[in-house]
Amino acid sequence: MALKDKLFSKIEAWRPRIKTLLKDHGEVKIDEVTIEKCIGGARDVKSLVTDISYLDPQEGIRFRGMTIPEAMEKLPKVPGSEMPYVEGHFYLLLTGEVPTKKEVEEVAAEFKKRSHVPQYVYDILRTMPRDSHPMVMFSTAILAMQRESIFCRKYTDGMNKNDYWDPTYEDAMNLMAKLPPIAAYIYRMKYKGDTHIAPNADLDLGGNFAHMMGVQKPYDDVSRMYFILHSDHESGNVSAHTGHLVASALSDVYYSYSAAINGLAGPLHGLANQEVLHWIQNVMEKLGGKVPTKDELEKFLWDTLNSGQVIPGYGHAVLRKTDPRYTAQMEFCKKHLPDYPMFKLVNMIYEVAPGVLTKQGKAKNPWPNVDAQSGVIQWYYGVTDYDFYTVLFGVGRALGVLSNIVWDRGLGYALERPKSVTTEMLEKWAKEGAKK
Ligand code: HAX
Repeated sequence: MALKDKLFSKIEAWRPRIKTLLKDHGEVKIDEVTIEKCIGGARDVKSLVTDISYLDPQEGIRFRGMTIPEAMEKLPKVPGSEMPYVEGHFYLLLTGEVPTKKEVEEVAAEFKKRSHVPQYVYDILRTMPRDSHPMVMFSTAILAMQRESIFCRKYTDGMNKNDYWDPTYEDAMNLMAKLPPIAAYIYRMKYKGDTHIAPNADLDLGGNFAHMMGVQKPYDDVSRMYFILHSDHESGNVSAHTGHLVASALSDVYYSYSAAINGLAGPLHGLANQEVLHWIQNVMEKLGGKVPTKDELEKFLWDTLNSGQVIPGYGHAVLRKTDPRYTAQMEFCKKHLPDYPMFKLVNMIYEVAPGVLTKQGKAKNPWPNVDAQSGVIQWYYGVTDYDFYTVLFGVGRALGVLSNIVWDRGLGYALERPKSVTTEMLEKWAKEGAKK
């Protein structure tokens, strides 16, 4: 069964569950909101639903119930490669099922059919100042394509609510297929003398991305691994939540994912991967290019904290252990670049930073997140322009955000509209001991 048919059968089977929950159990309490949560960014407040992935604070992410090692093992592999097809992971996120090889090939063929990027997108990118951040270019390119939205056209023509998921799926597939060539174009325009490499129709999404970037094997596997690891982290993180929020107004995926990219570009979120490299480079520069000793590193970590800055790549709003996405990349490094000095330095930071953060006593989670390890791999394979790293995250994150938006439309999830209160109200309730 083709992906779209399978998806529709799943959505149809799921719809009554949501109806029953709302109709028969809508009053059941699942959480409470305290003043701390109200001021503190709604941390941990259970107010979003997704079945695409779940983040356990101790264990880390599960994609459709599967841990990272399980997904990596079960998803069909690209022939001759260590890593699975990104297309297969997208199938898993959308349907909850591991695809067969034939099903993966169908998705790969669909992406190829849809991957042509309109010339006006490149024209717009070319008119932008060349020193614009690549995330600004990426977001602009996505937004510029809004005129292609099938959802928008069908909505304007008049469409039944039950059918929203269908053009949203079409838009999601079209956008997903175009993100790798756009990302590679930005990279080569900005950092490779504006020379470009045509796509190779024989390659899968990850392989083709590496080819268009102009980076040799095993960068194809690096790309597959990156896109899969960064794909989804349930719905409350800034990029996923922004995508969901904007889409809840029935804005199409171009509006929604461009907005999600803008959230991902924040240094407390996806941009942390470039910040990690920036921090490492600073440390090495200050020592005349040499790798620091543990004592020197500890001093740099304290200097960072004492100057009121965060240690990038460490801490997390939900996780309370080492991020399994960090571990997966560390395993890759151990296999492919065990003696690389920067990898050794990243390992040394892993030995020292949690102790320093624990001693400082502020961060609830002193362990590394995905961003602590990702830049070093890029650097090793020659992608040293670290302001590009968040774009790579953005290509991967689309797999999860777009899957979620398709399901949001399939299940008719509501316009998101939490309630604000004033400081005065909080003070009144604080005095009274509870909201009366
Ligand atoms: N370095 C220094 N201080 C840190 C810290 C870190 N790595 N992590 C947390 N803290 C501080 C917070 O700034 C906060 O300080 P204040 O009380 O002065 O405001 C305090 O510890 C409590 O924070 P928390 O509850 O542990 O963490 P939050 O949920 O508020 O924030 C962050 C989570 C990820 C934003 C935070 O850990 C951080 O700033 N980390 C560094 C940036 C980073 O790596 N971001 C990427 C996260 C993963 C991700 O989304 N990738 O895309």
